[in-house]
Amino acid sequence: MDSLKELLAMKLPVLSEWGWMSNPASGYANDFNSVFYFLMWTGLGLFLLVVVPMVWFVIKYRRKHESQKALSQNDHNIKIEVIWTFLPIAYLAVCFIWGFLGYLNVSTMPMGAKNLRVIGQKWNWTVQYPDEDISVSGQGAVIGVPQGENIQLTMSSQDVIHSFFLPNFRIKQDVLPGRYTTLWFNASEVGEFPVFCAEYCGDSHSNMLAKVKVMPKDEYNAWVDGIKNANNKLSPKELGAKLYQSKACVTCHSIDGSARIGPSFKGVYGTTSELASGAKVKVDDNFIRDHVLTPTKTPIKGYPPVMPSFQGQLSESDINGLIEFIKSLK
Ligand code: HEC
Ligand SMILES: [Cu+2]
Repeated sequence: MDSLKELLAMKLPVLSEWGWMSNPASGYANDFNSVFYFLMWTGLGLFLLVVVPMVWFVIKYRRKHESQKALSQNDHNIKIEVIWTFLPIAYLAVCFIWGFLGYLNVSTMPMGAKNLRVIGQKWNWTVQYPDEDISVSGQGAVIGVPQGENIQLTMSSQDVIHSFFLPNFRIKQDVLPGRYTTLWFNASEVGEFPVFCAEYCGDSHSNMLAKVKVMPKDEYNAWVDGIKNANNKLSPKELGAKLYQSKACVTCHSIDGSARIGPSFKGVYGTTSELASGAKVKVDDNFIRDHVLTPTKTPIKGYPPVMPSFQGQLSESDINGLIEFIKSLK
């Protein structure tokens, strides 16, 4: 959880000159800013152009006493009407075409991009790297990416709707159950950038944090090797302790006996638990395994049945590790 605290303390890197927009850090983030500032400043200028003379005319040409009458009335002026119709059309066309080109760029996946798979789940992100055969997950997960490469994210959700939001990259996309959505970016700046869930998804939504770490290519390769080695060297119990954090069991299960959303893991191994059906079960290897893969089959009495299934997310050795870890918490 230290990484989470660190993340919560992490400030969004903001532009120093204005102090209101986060630093642009992707290939098209600057295009976004240009369109935004264009719309804002021209919008402000046009607003003043209309409102200032309007207020001034109202004051200057108001009727000063009751008998005052207009000396002449103009009702048509073709020239002025043509101007005030076509100038705004030209302006709106510029706004539309500029914005639409940017939209096309973001929503068209580039050819040959490096593919990462993102899974949203209450309440953390898992990112799988098919090329490198690694994955990162958990609250505060560090998602390493190489600088200056096109990266495509193929995203889906394990449970409810989440939304993957990277403010510095100016991208955000809903992550849906039962359907893939995609995003792409090209990280131009080396550094660490926060990832938020931008779709309210339950209790710990605000803790659903991670960060993208952009590294030069060689540093990125070393980072990948580091993750591979770390996983090979762990004992089953150590692996279990790591998965307890990275698979976010920690959000719902404590290891010190205190109550969270689910029962504490402390001393649970070898005891008897009562199911919602009233049946009694012994918490042994097989029960833990089944409960992690299909939790809804054997819900424990007195708790909301909110535990997600980890089917397909844990290897055989991962499950062994988790069992050994729970067993060790006497
Ligand atoms: C979203 C919250 C949540 C997450 C995440 C979660 N669980 Fe659970 N878990 C629960 C709840 C709630 C229960 C009790 C109700 C039920 O059985 O569904 C439970 C029950 C259990 C039990 C049975 C405990 C007993 O008293 O017999 C085990 C074992 C378990 N979880 C293991 C895990 C493991 C291992 C992970 C991580 C890989 C995990 N859980 C992740 C919520 C969660
Ligand atoms: Cu979410």
